[in-house]
Amino acid sequence: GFLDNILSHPTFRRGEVTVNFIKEHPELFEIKKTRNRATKMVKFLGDVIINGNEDVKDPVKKKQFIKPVVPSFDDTGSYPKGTKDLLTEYGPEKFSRWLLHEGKVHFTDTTMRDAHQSLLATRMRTYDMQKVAEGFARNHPEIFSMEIWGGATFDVCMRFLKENPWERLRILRQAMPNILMQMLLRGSNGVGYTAYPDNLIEKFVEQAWENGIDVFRIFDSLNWMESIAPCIEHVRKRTNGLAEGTICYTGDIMNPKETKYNLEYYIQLAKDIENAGAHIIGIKDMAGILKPDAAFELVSALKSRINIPLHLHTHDTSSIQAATYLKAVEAGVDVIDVAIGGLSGLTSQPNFNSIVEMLRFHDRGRAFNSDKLNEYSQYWEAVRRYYYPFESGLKAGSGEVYKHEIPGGQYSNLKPQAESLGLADRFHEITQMYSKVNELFGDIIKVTPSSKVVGDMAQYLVSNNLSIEDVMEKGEELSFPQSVKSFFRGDLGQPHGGFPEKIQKIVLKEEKPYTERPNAHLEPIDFEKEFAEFKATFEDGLGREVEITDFLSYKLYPKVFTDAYNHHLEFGSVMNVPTKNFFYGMEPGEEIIVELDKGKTLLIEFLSVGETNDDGMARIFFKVNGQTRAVEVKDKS
Ligand code: 3PY
Ligand code: ZN
Repeated sequence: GFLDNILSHPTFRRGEVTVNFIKEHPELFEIKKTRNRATKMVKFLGDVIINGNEDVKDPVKKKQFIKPVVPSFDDTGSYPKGTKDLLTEYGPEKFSRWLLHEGKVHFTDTTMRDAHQSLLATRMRTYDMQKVAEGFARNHPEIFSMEIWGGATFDVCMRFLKENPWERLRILRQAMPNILMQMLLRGSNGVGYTAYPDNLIEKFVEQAWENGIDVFRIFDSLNWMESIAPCIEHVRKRTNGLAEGTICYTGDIMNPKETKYNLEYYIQLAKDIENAGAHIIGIKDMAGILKPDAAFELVSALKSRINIPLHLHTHDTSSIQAATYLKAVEAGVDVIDVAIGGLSGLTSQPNFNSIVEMLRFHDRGRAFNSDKLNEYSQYWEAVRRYYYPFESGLKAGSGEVYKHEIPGGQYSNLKPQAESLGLADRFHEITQMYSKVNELFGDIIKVTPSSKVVGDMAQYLVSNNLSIEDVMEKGEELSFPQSVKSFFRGDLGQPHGGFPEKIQKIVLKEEKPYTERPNAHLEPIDFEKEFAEFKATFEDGLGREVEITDFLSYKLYPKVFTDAYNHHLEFGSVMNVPTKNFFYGMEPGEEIIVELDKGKTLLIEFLSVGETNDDGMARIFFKVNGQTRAVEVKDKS
């Protein structure tokens, strides 16, 4: 170890060692640090070999994978100019005007955020994104933006992948300096499920911009302006990025019986968002129920009344959303959201590759190198195999989505959730109950976190064999899920048209609801004081300076952050472990290369597993950069 380094050092061997030898040769400590990290790395691999990755429930023995091929690209010279360069040159206001008058339709690629959130339970690792980020940005500089951050990815990144979401952001920024990077922000709920103090959200926005986000898609789960407007303000005040104030779409504006979420409702909301200072209006069709004709009406109406660009988002759960895009393009929508073929369709976004082809000779079509797009599709198709434990199992589009209106990401999660509650064979009862609960709650906007409230209630009723009538008749005796109580108290804000009073009373019992912004009840963060305390607690374990972004992760998810930190203490950074080995360990004789730092790589071969001793510790043998290394790992079987 350390001693070997000294003994083998040329200065030492020449017999020229003085008392200052170690001080003058800090590289000796570097070597020691590298060795420590190598040990932690093989300990991690050893643990997955012996105990499996705890996030993978029933791994398939001898599962076949295909090696993902990274599409080639020209990495010489500077990046071709893209939208990020234009934003830097123009600033947000002028950029917004440019976008409004540009003519051809633009594309946002959601592959690295919503697509895997909606298909693979948000599990996509930075490792697989990093491999294609630079090439994609160089091959496809025509793209409007890459949605790569926010929504559920922040939480899942730490909770299950043991990564630092800010590091992901910085890596992608560096790899894609020419293209706008976009995030999804849940208004006052940030990237969480509940309201946070305003100054925490403000700091979060500032840091998201500093670390690489350009486009902030801001929505509120009840379309409540009082949650959307402050966030737009944060973006305007703290960044030179684009505030995309967003309408969440529900119901059907073409339905003559629709009196609540009708065209006038959306026009008014869009006007409010424009007046709040947004640079772009987002239309977020989270469940994928914006039908083609409705899209034409909505986009046409907004185009004639709003003076900023429109950006449309949908999910292809019904499998007809390509038609919606065609109609929206014809009505003048400025940007549409798509996912690369291999990660598109069903609860994800419509297929990028095919939508480009659909519009190839259309007036508003945009030319992309489609052969390259297809290579990326093949890449993601191969990568996707590694994530098979997180596939939702959905095989076909569903017309039921118009009845239950469940958002794409939630729909694909609900199935495994139902299974884990032992309700697999009652899945359709749950989706039907979801719709009844929505009626009971007064027909609300359903998107994270309000969608979780409706989902929790539906599961609660089905698993306890309760009906809506039961709730109305003997609700006083029932104890409802926390999220439901919290919703009726006012913690998610105020729904359009207010809460239905009877059910609100049944849920809250003696408790009094409130109607102010939930943030109004929250103490602002004392950054100076709390960050200092945070630093003192966590400064030893990260192997680097503690940053304000770590503190933000902690404030948003204290327990999740602390668990990830402890994982890091034990195993070091596992971000660069190849995905196959991260989830499934290694085969005897398998050799992998893992990058510890830029330029510092380990060649790791898994040799064999020795005996488990009386304390339940298994010995596992590796070869690391040519030297045999044994680690002990607790055998949890
Ligand atoms: C999120 O909030 O994570 C969503 O994707 C909502 O659609
Ligand atoms: Zn979405």
